[in-house]
Formats: sequence, C-alpha cells, structure tokens
Amino acid sequence: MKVLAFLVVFVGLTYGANHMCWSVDQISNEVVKLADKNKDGIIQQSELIDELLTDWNLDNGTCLSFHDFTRNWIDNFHDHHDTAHAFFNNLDLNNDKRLCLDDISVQLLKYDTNPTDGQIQPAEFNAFLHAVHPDSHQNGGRGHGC
Ligand SMILES: [Ca+2]
Ligand SMILES: [Ca+2]
Repeated sequence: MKVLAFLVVFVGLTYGANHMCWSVDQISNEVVKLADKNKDGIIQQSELIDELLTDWNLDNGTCLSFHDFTRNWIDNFHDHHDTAHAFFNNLDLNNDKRLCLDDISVQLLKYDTNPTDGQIQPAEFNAFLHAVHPDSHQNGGRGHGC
C-alpha cells in the first residue's frame, strides 16, 4: 500500500494532475466563472485585474509572487502543486519568479481574436489555457491519474 501511495505521489509529481480530476476545459470554465463578476459571460480586463488585486494579493498592485500565484491557483482550481508550479513557469516569460499584470495581459491578448474586442470570451480563455497549462496535452487534458 505504501508503495502504491508512493507511486501515486511520484506519478503526480512527474506528470502533473488535478486533485479533483478537473480537465483543462473545466479549469477554464471555473476561471471564467470566478472572474466574471458582472455575469455577462465575458472577462473584461477590469474584472481580471480586480480578481487578481482583491483576492490574489498582488504585490504593489502589479505583480504576484510565485507563492501567492500557486497558493491561489491550487485553492481555486485544485491542481497539484507541481502542476501549478509548471503553469507559473510557463506564464513567467522573463523568469523573475513574479507574475505581473503585463505578463498576463501580453499573453492573453494573443488570444483576443474571437472577436478582437479587448475582452476575454470563454473560448479565447480556453485556447489560452490549452496553450499554457501543463496538463493540456496529457490524458485528454486531465493530467495523469484521473
Ligand atoms: Ca464580465
Ligand atoms: Ca475577445
């Protein structure tokens, strides 16, 4: 039994996974639900900033530390720590262990194509998440172990 537990942990650490077995699609839906405060089905940039400022403890109003990002991401979306870690690294383009609003906006804006309106439609966020989330290419977007 101990060996099995070890293997489960090891596989989780190696390949990443989600404690709730949420797929990348489910995580994407939950992010939109959480951020879309005015319930119009679209994430406005102001909503994204509000979400990160109010609830995720942005440092000086501009950047999230590695710890704050991963803690909030895991609390809200149930990824394993190593998955959240890998996700953070994918987003942290300049590798300074901080995730700043500019980093996030620049990457999200690439997916603002459907329509291009300065807002994030659910399909756009989904495309973004599939591009940057470590589980998107594993086990149908569920990571291993699900
Ligand atoms: Ca909205
Ligand atoms: Ca858009």
